[in-house]
Amino acid sequence: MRLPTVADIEQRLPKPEDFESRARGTELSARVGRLLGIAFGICFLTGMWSHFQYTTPGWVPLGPNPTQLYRFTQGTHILSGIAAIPLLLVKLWSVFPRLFSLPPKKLDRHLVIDLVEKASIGVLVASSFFMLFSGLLNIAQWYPWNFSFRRTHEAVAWIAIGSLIVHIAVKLPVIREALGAPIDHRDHDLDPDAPTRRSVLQGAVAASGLAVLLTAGQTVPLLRKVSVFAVRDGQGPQDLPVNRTAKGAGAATEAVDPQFVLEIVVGDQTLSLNRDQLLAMPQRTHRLPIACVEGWSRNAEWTGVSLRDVIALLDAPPRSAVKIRSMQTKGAFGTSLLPAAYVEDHRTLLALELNGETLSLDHGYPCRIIAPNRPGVFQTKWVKRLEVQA
Ligand SMILES: Nc1nc2c(c(=O)[nH]1)N[C@H]1C(S)=C(S)[C@@H](COP(=O)(O)O)O[C@H]1N2
Ligand SMILES: [Mo]
Repeated sequence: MRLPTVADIEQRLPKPEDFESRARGTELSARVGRLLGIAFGICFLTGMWSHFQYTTPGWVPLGPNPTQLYRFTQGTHILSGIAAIPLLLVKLWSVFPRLFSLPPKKLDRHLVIDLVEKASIGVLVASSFFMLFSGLLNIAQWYPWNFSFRRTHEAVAWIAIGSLIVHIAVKLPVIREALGAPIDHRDHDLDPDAPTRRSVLQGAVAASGLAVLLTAGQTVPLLRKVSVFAVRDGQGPQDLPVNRTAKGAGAATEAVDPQFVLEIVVGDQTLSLNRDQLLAMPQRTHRLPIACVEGWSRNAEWTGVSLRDVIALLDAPPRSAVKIRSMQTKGAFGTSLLPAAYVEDHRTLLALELNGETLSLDHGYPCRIIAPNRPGVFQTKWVKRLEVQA
């Protein structure tokens, strides 16, 4: 038996011309690509904003205003990512035959350019898939990996956006020509029953819109009933979804201990207050959202003491950040560091009540932090200790 030669293999591989669907073509690719580019751009910017909210770099003017900002940016981040999924699949379908265009045979400049272009597209496709699907799994709170989601999602985002910019720059002449031409101009000599490019484009837009509609209810209250795919549908004790239960965090026993005292530490001074003493202080009520990084969000009415009133009992120095420790014994997010800008805002509460009732166990009883414009993960529940970073 003779081994197949390169020529044999080449003959058996499909060629770009073998894919006959008339709907494929640069006219479609460029139009779907334009929408996909917009979705990626929005997703990238809102995603970077989320990383800023997470890491609070000094040069970003981050603070408690506007109250609903993170709710808006993160809701937009998740929805633009979801919108991008059907668009990416249609885009890949439309350019798929080009995968089979063989590189030039001669070892020269053209071969190098061809290979570099293919490699850059490979990086773009792989990183785009990684971004969209790791994001999707994160929304579903399913972590079948053991790397840090946040750091990896951020690092690969730079690769994705970088290779997207290279791709657009390289293809700009083709894109311009394709967008300038009518979408279905070459159709007359082909099968009249096959889908047209326009209908594929409309289908892609419809699929993308539907995906958004089916999830947007987790942050847009009016859509709650339609959004069957929303991870958090608004159900939960006291009219607010729960992200992690007290039991799940290993805080359930300590949280209901009648001997509970909150410890406030400034330098070498410590003050202990029980829940009744906290309730005896001036109470404030504010309407503030929980805005989860996974894209769900919900406003609620919180009542409790201003954090700044609590630390003022120990003459905490002005403009100090506060480390918040919870009773959590299992998993991440048991502590958070609240920057000074939030500590100084009187709306930042050590909440004792939610929607007019005593805070339920799963929402953070005996007390929790609730600050305006903070990512949900830092709205620490089951608080037991406040350490002023003097
Ligand atoms: N101690 C502690 N606090 C926590 C969490 C946690 O895991 N542990 N989860 C956070 C996350 S991710 C969110 S979105 C909010 C949700 O608050 P809720 O469950 O009361 O709606 O709580 C935050 N507070
Ligand atoms: Mo969250």
